[in-house]
Amino acid sequence: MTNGFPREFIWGAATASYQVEGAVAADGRGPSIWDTFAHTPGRIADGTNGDVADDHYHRFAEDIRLLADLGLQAYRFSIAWPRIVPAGSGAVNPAGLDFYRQLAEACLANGVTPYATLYHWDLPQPLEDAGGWLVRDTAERFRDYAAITHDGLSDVIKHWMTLNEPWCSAFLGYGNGEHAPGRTEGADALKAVHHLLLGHGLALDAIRSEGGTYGIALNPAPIHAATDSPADRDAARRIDGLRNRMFLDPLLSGRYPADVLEDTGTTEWFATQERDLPLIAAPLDFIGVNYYCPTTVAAPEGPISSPVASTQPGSENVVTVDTGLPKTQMGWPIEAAGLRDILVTINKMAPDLPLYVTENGSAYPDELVDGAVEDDDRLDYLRQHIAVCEDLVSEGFPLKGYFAWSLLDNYEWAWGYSRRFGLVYVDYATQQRTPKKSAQWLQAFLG
Ligand code: IFM
Repeated sequence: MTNGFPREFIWGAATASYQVEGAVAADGRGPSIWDTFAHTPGRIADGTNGDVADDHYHRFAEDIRLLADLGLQAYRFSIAWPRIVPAGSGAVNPAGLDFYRQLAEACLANGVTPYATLYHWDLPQPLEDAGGWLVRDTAERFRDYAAITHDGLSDVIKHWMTLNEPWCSAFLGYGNGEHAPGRTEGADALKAVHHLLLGHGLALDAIRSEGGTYGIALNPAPIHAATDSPADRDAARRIDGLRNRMFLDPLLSGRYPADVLEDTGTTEWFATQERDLPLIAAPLDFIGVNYYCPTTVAAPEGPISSPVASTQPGSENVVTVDTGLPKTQMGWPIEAAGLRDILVTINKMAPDLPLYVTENGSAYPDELVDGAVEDDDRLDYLRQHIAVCEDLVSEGFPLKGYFAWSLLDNYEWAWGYSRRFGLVYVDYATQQRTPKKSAQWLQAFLG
């Protein structure tokens, strides 16, 4: 099979430390907020935790060979802060750095380029105990950890992302409490947004050097209004503000969206943080876009806000609408055109900035039957979204790569092991890996 992508387009697959590594007590790793959260009864749908996960900590060499065999040439993984600085600040754990050095070297030995994310949600627990992302100090500790990690590994890792999906860290972690640390802090979740972005800016400033590329992975999404009514359009403005503009505006334009600060009653607090904006808006080498689905919203029946745990502070009761699109097992509507929309939106804000799809994929209730997984739904999902990328690239759009989420079935956070996103099926009882039909399709497509 031939495809219309240029040779230099990067094809990869992604994972994240807590979702795949296991070995949570190995070689000096400290506890993270996800260890605490996953071990708290009632937090995880199937009552499981990441103690073992895919045992990637011990099986990374096999997994990287598998990735290379699929014809992929890049591996996006995340580095666990509590492996490098177990208490979040203070003593460095050389065994942690060593592990990621081995992992990066295994990539290079297989002709695979490592792309590392410094924070994919496993905050060291002692930092949460001291206030977590609601306090400025966490951003400064993140800078220190980023500098230590980059100093230790920049000879083998050239491509770096500071944060993965800070929207999730802030609004699932401190908004509705669905993710660790499980706090419901209303509009204070916006302070977490600021401290995460400040952490990004401080880290970038500390690690940027010649020969590397430096970016951030966000999860922006097109937000549609259910109808053209002024009330529904206002609902869409609100949710677009929280999901997209609250991140893209400060990163790309050095300001927070005034309407969002107003909706959430945080204008005064943000005015006291203005000095941080130049750092947050420092030039990036790329933005990574993690895209899964669009959201369609409508105005609530009653007044716009009510004091409940929510990912939508200030707009709590804006309603998400089912538009009848087919859905994945997550209940997420499938709309590949949304990938184009969000990439184009970012490109309009920063016309020359290289973009990568750093995650894209779907969960389905896969079954291993006679040694095979016939995941036609996932194959279709991939095909549709890759076709969007192909069109954009052929139009000269600065899209530089595509990373499938995920290389392996893994620990899907509050869903535990009940949601499979992998190109490769994992039998959690035996740790046996089986490439699914979608993986074989991708392999043939990359040919
Ligand atoms: O599994 C997650 C990943 O950790 C971050 N992006 C979305 C994926 C699917 O929910």
